[in-house]
Amino acid sequence: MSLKQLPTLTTLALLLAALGSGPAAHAADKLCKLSISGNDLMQYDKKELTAAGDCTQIELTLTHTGKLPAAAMGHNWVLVKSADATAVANAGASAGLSNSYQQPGDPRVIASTKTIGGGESTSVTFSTSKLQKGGDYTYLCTFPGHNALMKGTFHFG
Ligand SMILES: [Cu+2]
Repeated sequence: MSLKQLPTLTTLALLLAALGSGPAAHAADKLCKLSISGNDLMQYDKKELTAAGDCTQIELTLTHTGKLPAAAMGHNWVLVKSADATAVANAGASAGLSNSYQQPGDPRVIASTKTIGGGESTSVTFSTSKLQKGGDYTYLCTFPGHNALMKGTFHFG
């Protein structure tokens, strides 16, 4: 680039920096972090999770505190409307480990992590734009049979 272009580019860079980090941008975005773990006894450590209504993004981290491999005792975290929980669990169970026990592209899934084994952790970040405040949401593990125990209530707002 020539020296003559520099002032213009500098001005542009300053403008972009101001737009991206101004007070308005900070007020609008709020990333909320949640965590949950699963163990070798086919249990989550939490029966409910809550995100405040002003969260625009949620980062959910799942940790498998057990030792068993994903093929034997894999866990994931799948967020759905409560009315969809059983159907999503059934579709996921037949999808296999290669699909993380989730039907590919399942439109009922609001957010989900991959399936992990003992000692691993994974996270997913998703927008709350698909959630309604006060809505009836459930999270579950879709490894075959696990949702009987591994299920909880998700509160937003
Ligand atoms: Cu599980």
